Amino acid sequence: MMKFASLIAFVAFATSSVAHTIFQEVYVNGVDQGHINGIRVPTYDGPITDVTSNDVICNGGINPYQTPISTVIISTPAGAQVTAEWHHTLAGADSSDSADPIDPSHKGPVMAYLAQVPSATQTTVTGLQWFKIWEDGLTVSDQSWGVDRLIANKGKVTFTIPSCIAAGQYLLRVEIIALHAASSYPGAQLYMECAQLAITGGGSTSPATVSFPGAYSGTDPGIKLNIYQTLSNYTIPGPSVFSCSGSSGTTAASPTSSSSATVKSSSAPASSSSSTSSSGTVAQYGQCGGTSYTGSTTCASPYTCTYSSAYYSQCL
Ligand SMILES: *[C@@H]1O[C@H](CO)[C@@H](O)[C@H](O)[C@H]1NC(C)=O
Ligand SMILES: [Cu+2]
Repeated sequence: MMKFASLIAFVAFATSSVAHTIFQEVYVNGVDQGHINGIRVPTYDGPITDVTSNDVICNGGINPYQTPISTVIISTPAGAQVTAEWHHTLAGADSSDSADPIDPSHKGPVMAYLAQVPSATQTTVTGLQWFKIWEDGLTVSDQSWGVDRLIANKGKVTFTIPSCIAAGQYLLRVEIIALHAASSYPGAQLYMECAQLAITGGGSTSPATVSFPGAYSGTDPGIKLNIYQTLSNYTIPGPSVFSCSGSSGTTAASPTSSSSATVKSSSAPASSSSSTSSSGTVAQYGQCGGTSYTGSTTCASPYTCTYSSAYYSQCL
């Protein structure tokens, strides 16, 4: 009996410690782009828990990429429906595995971000500017999570590439934040991989962006919380979702109108240095607010500082 009991304990432990997941397949308008094609998949399916680490960008740090990194770039029209498919291991779907696509304990939100890049196969992922294009958090009425819906849909989540963004190469970062151990920090488990896209068509809108790391904090209400209670709300971490019809982006100005924006110096004494941005005003489209922003919050006339997310306000 002892031996049996310890075997049970071992299995329970092993299940909780390896019940992880990897985003490993992309579909464009329903067309399968092939297993692991065009995705920087890691050698290990474990999570990132330090939200300040570079590992949260594309998960190539403590869980190194399978090498060589895919040279495939997935062609995706702006406005297309893109599906991201997750499974417990890189072996793909396994109906005999109760933790595929992810263990049901790993409740939390699912999100998708884009960052425009010079080349989708470039190895550097630091310093990129990301915008969120989709999120699925908590449905308060039945306390169901994005992860519950992902499991019900056999590991697949589907979202739309915004039709108004510029054509070009992008990294698509799809992320799950599992909250089963999130009552202290570090505790929330971040799972993410980046897929390599070439977006065609599109428009000329430049969404407001955030940085990774930087978009999340260990004290965010959506990162550090106890989910083992009835929640009346859940604040999905990161910026609000960019929408072509919404206010979280800016339409690129025409050359003639952008030249009319002038940076006026403030009425501060002449001795104040013009390089001290906090003493001046911010030109059209410049940043004027946000969690880690320390510069001037006054916009040059006639622009007003317009809230876009907790991380970014802009003179419009
Ligand atoms: C729910 O909303 C309240 C009030 O805005 C906020 O203080 C709290 O952090 C939110 N809870 C979660 C889990 O996001
Ligand atoms: Cu896990």
